[in-house]
Amino acid sequence: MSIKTKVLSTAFILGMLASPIQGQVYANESQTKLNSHSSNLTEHMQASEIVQPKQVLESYLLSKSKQFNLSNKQISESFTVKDYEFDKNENFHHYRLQQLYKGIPIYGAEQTFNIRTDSDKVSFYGEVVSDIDVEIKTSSEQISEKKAISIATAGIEASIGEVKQYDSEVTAEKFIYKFNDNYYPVYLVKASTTSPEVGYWHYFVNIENGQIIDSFNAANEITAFGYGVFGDKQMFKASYIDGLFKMYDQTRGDGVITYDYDNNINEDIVSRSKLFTDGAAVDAHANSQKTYDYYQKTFDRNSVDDQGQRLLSRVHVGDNWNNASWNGVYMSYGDGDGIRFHPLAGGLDVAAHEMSHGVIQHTAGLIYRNESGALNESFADIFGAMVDRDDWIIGEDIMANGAIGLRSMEDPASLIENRTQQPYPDHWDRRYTGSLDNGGVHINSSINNKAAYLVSEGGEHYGVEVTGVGREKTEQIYYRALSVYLTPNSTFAMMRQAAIDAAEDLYGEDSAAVTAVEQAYNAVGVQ
Ligand SMILES: [Ca+2]
Ligand SMILES: [Ca+2]
Ligand SMILES: [Ca+2]
Ligand SMILES: [Zn+2]
Repeated sequence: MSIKTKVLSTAFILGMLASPIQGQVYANESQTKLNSHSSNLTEHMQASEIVQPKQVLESYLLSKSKQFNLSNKQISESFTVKDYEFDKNENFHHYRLQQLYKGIPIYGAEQTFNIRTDSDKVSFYGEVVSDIDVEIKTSSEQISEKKAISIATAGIEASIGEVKQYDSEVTAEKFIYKFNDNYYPVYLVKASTTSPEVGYWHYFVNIENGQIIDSFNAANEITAFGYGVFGDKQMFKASYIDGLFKMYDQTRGDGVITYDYDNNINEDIVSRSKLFTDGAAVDAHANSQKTYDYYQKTFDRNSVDDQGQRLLSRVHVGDNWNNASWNGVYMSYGDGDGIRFHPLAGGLDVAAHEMSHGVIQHTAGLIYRNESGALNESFADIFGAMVDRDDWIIGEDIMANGAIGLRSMEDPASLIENRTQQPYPDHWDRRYTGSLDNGGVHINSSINNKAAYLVSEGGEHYGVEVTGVGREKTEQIYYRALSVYLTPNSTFAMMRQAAIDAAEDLYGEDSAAVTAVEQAYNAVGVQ
């Protein structure tokens, strides 16, 4: 690897050369683009004349006076060095220039100039502007930076709604800005927002009268990737904002954002490249997007509230926390203790389960205790198993202790429930009637889980034969029961009736789907 020495960080104006000679000006060339223009330095001077690379730069610019359509005096006053790097091994000098007009940077008019001193090669890229003729008023006739910022933020909030907090200080910088073939002295006001919309706002405010000349959002959506907690490659949407990639997906609803909560505050997850390296964040972000897409494609539902509610996730919550949760606003994922659980963000069914609690909250609103609470948990498992479609186990990927999963929908009783130290119930007669776990919401959910499994896959259960109708019909039946029929206090008996009504609506009274639902609930003893 070559070593780059950053010699200079602050800009300076190139000094005027001793006796600049007024160059001839081409009348037909108001502006010159020199893209990929490179020439051998010996065209312009003898290698022996090279004293300082900066002198080479100055001489080069002056030698291009005609193409640039700038006088030698203008050239010597029009460029500042924004950045200079020197690579010793390569004898490579790199300059990044900013063109000025009357001392003010011209927006976008940057150039690179590279010199390889051992081969006398130079290259020059970039646009040089020469057709500006703008009067710059004295500072007493200009609006203040503060005023420009308040004009821009008012504009932002008129377009996206009130911004309670900007993500960083809103800044204003003077530029000459070209818009519709005219040049204006402006303040470029830059503001970063997350709520109510993700944006990296650029507002160009006229220095003289405070008019907003132009504005845009420079937060770009991109596809990024990373490797999850188990090394699986995940692709997901992110944003490119001000030189950094962030886990902001602006393409789904009002957005999908994942934060690092390791320090007990939301911190942006950023990367200098499209590769993200925080496995838990990669999984949480990708799984939120997959779950969003499932609801969108399967039920035409726009996020948990069907109004595009922003999906917010936090990873590294707590200290080796063995849990994941939904609190109405955030999905939170613990890292697990490595003994019972791996990082919980690694489970697609876990993510889909948590987000489905949001859907349940905005549909039937099943109250989180006793029978309605068990149905709430069961719906979260059902949709968890529909998003993570390759099995009927919940949490198979996140177990560190060798268990097959947290819960089995296919055979609930094959797993021992932690609190009761009993097999999960797979029949109404085996339901839990104690007060632990809000009246067994994570326990009795298994009775309805088994019914949903039977509707889809069929089978014999306690002597009752069920002919399954497949996942596609099953998910529609349960979604319709949840969103059209059930209410906060619904019981298992109402669940049975709602599933029958939903199956009748969707597939007809005499359909195999109705029979499957009736038989499935007979099999688990729910009448
Ligand atoms: Ca932590
Ligand atoms: Ca799976
Ligand atoms: Ca699963
Ligand atoms: Zn749950």
